[in-house]
Amino acid sequence: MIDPKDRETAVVVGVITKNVTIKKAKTHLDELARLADTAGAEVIEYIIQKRDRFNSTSLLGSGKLLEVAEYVKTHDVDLVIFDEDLTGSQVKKIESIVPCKVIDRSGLILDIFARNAQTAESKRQVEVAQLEYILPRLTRAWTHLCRQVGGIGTRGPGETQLEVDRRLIRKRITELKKRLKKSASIKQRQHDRRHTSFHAALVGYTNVGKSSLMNLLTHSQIKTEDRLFVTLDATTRKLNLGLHSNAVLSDTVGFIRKLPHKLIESFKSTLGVVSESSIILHIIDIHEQDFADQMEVTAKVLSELDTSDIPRITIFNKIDLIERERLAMMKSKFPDALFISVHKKHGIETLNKRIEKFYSNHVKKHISASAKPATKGW
Ligand SMILES: Nc1nc2c(ncn2[C@@H]2O[C@H](COP(=O)(O)OP(=O)(O)OP(=O)(O)O)[C@@H](O)[C@H]2O)c(=O)[nH]1
Ligand SMILES: [Mg+2]
Repeated sequence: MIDPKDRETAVVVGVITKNVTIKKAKTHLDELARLADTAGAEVIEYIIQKRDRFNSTSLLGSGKLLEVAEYVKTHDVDLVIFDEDLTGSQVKKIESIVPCKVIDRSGLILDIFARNAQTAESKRQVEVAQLEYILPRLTRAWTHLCRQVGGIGTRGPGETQLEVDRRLIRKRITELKKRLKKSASIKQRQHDRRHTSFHAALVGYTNVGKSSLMNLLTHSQIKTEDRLFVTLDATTRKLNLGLHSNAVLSDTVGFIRKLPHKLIESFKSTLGVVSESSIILHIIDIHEQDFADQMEVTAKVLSELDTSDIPRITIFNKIDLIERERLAMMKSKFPDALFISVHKKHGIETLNKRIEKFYSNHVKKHISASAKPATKGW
């Protein structure tokens, strides 16, 4: 937890073009403010500009940028956070007018991941994503990276500081990827050995209650909190589905709108538990007004993970937080979904039954596959 007196003061900025309403933009900035809070900054103002198109040099129009600069000066702001991704030259341009640090949504998400990474593997995954994020944004303003990574004598003949920095970053990325590949192939071998076991994976937007449900179903004590990206590493535990069952359940990292693509790329080995699962449990927070967009974000990431033939159960959690009428409406809108409350333990029995049904189908499939006569080799 960050000491309140060390918290930075921040302003969040959204630029919206034609098809986005102000209400939607505010919801996006609410989420950005929650991300900022997780990273240790207190957001004191939202600034939104509606434009026909983004300004390529500074994203915002020049008048609006001066307005932001004025606000930063009068309110002693430490940090301006943009909801859109910024290029290196846009950051430079904005920082030449606004007298404080400027970051974008991806940079903020990467910062949170870096703070929350616990295991050596997730630390490496985040570092790769951070370096790949920095690489195209390196400008001459970036100085003396080799002091940190390389040291004296690392500069090749005729190389500028910028070239040295780029080369060192690329080298570090290659090293980290090599190590990650090694741990991924160990995981793959472990998975091959137990591929007939039934593997369920909890998946969904961040903060929907995946770890809370994991704890309830497997009697575990994984950390849960009303914050974004509390879980970064996949945890797998035995799922009790009766005698002799070899079913397991995995909790995974949550997703978010505009999750930096590099982050998904580098978390692919952690997310391997999803692409290799027998069933995906897609958890949604029914209480979030933006839940439909959040479902879409999850569906999109799942399609990137090549999971189209894995069966899914759609599970709406936190029904204790909504009105009866709304629950009835949602049930008629999503007739195949399950509706639960982890806190009140509602709907858990039905969920267990649904999982058991998939489990017995899985067992039947594997028994009949192993009973088939082996094909002759000649
Ligand atoms: N009211 C209510 N709150 C819930 C319920 N289930 C979980 N929560 C709360 O929602 C918050 C997030 O829960 P987590 O289990 O940490 O969510 P997560 O999906 O694992 O989140 P990340 O790991 O950060 O992506 C916590 O404060 C939980 O106590 C529920 O059924 N009802
Ligand atoms: Mg979690």
